[in-house]
Amino acid sequence: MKASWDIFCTVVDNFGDVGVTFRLARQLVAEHDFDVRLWVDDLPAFARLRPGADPLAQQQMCDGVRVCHWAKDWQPTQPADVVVEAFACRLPAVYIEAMHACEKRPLWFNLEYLSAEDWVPGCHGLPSIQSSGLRKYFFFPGFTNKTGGLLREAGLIDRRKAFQSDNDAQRSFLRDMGIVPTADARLISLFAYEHAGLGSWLDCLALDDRHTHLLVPEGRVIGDVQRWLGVDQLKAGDVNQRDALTIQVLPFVRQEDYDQLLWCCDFNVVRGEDSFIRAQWAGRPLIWHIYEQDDDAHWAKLDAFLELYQVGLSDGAGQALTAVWHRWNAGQDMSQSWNALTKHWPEITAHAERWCLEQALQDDLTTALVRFYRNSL
Ligand code: TRH
Repeated sequence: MKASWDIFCTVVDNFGDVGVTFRLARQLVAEHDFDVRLWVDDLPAFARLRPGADPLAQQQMCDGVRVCHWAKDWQPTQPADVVVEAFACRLPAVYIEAMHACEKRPLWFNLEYLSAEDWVPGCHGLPSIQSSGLRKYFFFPGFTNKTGGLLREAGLIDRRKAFQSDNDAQRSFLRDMGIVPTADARLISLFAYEHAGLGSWLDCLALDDRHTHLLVPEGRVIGDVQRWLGVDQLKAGDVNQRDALTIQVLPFVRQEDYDQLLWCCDFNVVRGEDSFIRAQWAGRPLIWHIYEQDDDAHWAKLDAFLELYQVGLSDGAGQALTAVWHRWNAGQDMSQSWNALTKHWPEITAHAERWCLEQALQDDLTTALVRFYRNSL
């Protein structure tokens, strides 16, 4: 009989929590043939990521995953063989009691947020004994082989490379999304949070010698774009031009299409956790707009990643990249740092591909979780 997995996800904010857990669930089904239930407390957020999903259904099958509404009044259910509590969300007390009552206790993971900080390898895989007597294992995604790795579907890098070397496929994908850039245009995608200094970056792009076609999925940064353009209520499909800069607003698309969009672009601005990883798999240079934490803990995460990522870059390129990421995340004026970074364009482009291939040598997160499970049997 197939082993079963329950993945629990509370949507704290935005799309990252459900984006990561749905990706993991799909991979467990498609590549490891498990029965997977994904419990989500915010189905409308899920339905944005998965067009065609019903935001009101108590249960539905999506890409082989049984997606269940995690209602406040939890109905008793038989626990799965493996339980993944994503990002320290709290499992229903009744469910924990049911896990305790199982003849063969389920394997219980707390899947943590991504961080490159150096304390992570020491905590990855550690058990914590719960008051119920059950053990919960901390599972950390990460960038070294002492962590759980990163989510990466089988064959992803080969598919990405084939797509990037096929100009017709890229043109046709973009055309289907209503994007028709001029032949010489640099393509940049912008999926970010609010940014007080965004106008200074848009100024740089508008005044550049080279044409930029900027693709902006609908979302939190739109207000800043509107202010810079001096227009009201931008919506998907709108195209505005200012000097050398064309700005096009895109609808929110399914995860696979967002991947392809990242693959088409010469540079991507991404945020949170999941788009950040997908941009790395695109093999193109990026800015990470990290999710801001109240206690400023995100700065340590940002710098820890930069330290790893910069290895192999020249001092000049590394410093320029650091300055851009720091200024972006502080909401500061971007002009000087962006112009400095563009001088290193070929180097940061080659480096992004190298980084991607190096990261892809490691086992992906789903494979690592599955191996942990099999070793526990
Ligand atoms: O939406 P986010 O800002 O999510 C964040 C992070 O996960 C953060 O770590 C967490 O603490 C916070 O939420 C609560 O960014 P992220 O992680 O990139 O998630 C966006 C998801 O949306 C990702 O799976 C990619 C997907 N996406 C699409 O599917 N289609 C689209 O058109 C776009 C722009 C994104």
